[in-house]
Amino acid sequence: MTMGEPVIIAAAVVGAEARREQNPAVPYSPAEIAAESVAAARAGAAVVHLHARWPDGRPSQEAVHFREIVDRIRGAGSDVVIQCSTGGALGMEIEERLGSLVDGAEMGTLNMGTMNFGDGVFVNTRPDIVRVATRLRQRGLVPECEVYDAGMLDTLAWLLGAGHLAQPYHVQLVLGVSGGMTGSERNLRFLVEGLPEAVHWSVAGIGRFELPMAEVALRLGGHVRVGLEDNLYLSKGVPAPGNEALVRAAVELAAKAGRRPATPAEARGLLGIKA
Ligand code: KMH
Ligand code: ZN
Repeated sequence: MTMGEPVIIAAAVVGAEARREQNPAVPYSPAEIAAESVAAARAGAAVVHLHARWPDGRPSQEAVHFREIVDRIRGAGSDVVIQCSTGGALGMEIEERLGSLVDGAEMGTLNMGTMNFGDGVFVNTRPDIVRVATRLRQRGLVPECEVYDAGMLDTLAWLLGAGHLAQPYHVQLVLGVSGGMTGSERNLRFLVEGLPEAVHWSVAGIGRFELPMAEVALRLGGHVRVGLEDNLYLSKGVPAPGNEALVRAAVELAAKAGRRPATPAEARGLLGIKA
């Protein structure tokens, strides 16, 4: 990885938690989620990280919802890399969470451990992690390992050593979840130094950490995730009007760091995804 390498901007267009009451731009229906994905890709995102919702906004890991989102994104002519969440929402069983891995998905997330997540608990036992890793391999999907805390790098190393995970895989360092590591340059540098082998990595800063962590990642040669899943504001007190605005902010930070957004084809090359 070298400075100046194009930056893969991922857009996490809707998570499981944020609601329209907090920001009216949060998409719910497959059509809305697909439209936000296509707009984010036009603005410079090479990857979209997908969750789905029921019409009333409750989180869904139903294959039918993910299929419709994927079909609509491709139907709109977008070649953005499609990554589906296997994290789902707090309280979902692991098999329910795997409903998102539909045909057309290219990557899937692999959460690296159980942790407090705000006032709840995000359960990812070691058998759960192995089950998700196995399913991703069976379906030919590139895993994105979600790391929220330092000990999760040891789990990552264990998965590699035990043969449950192998290249190509990607690492997302998620900083700022209440219950995980906070968003600081010191924490990010510590995690990057502790990666078990040379691998592409990205940062998702949660809430107010989103854009500051993107700036640090760009400087350190990493990749970046932004979007309404992680953060609802463009700046303090200014709600983001949509995912596109957050992607544009990341593109501007990249330009300041002397980096340009990777195209989806370049991202596939960097991430080891077969076209
Ligand atoms: N919704 C969070 C509890 C992922 O997408 O893989 C977990 C999450 C992680 O969003
Ligand atoms: Zn997610």
